[in-house]
Amino acid sequence: MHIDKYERNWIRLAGGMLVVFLLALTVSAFFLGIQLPGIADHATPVAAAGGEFDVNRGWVRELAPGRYEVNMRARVWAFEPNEIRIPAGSTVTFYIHSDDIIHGFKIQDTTVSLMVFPDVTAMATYTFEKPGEYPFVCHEYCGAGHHFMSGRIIVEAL
Ligand SMILES: [Cu+2]
Repeated sequence: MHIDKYERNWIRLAGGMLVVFLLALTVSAFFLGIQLPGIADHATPVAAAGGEFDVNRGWVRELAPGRYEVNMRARVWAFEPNEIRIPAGSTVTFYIHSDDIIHGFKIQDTTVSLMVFPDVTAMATYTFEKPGEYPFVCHEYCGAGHHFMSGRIIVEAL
């Protein structure tokens, strides 16, 4: 069977790239220890707040001026709390867990985007410099009421 010279070169190039990618994957997984984030990378509820963490309650707590901690629950189909008010310039650490199935937590216009698993607490910290409203949503399809899972963070001007 005749294969054109250019076609043969492209097949070799594509095959070579597959070999390179497979080698990179093998080396990173087995020799460099690079793996997908697992449960071990998340804070546990107890470790998250020195044992005071109450997984059955959603709250916002001021730790110091400009430092806040949010204990958030996700469940079908709501976040608790779903409205948070903080002054501009505040640094907020979110601890979020799910009561039932896998959800997501994404705050618009920020770098906060978490997967929320049952019985595991995910954590993210963000400083809200600009006043305004920051909506957050569940970004993991979780059933018929998924589109109701939202809330907002209101950053008030000082
Ligand atoms: Cu959802």
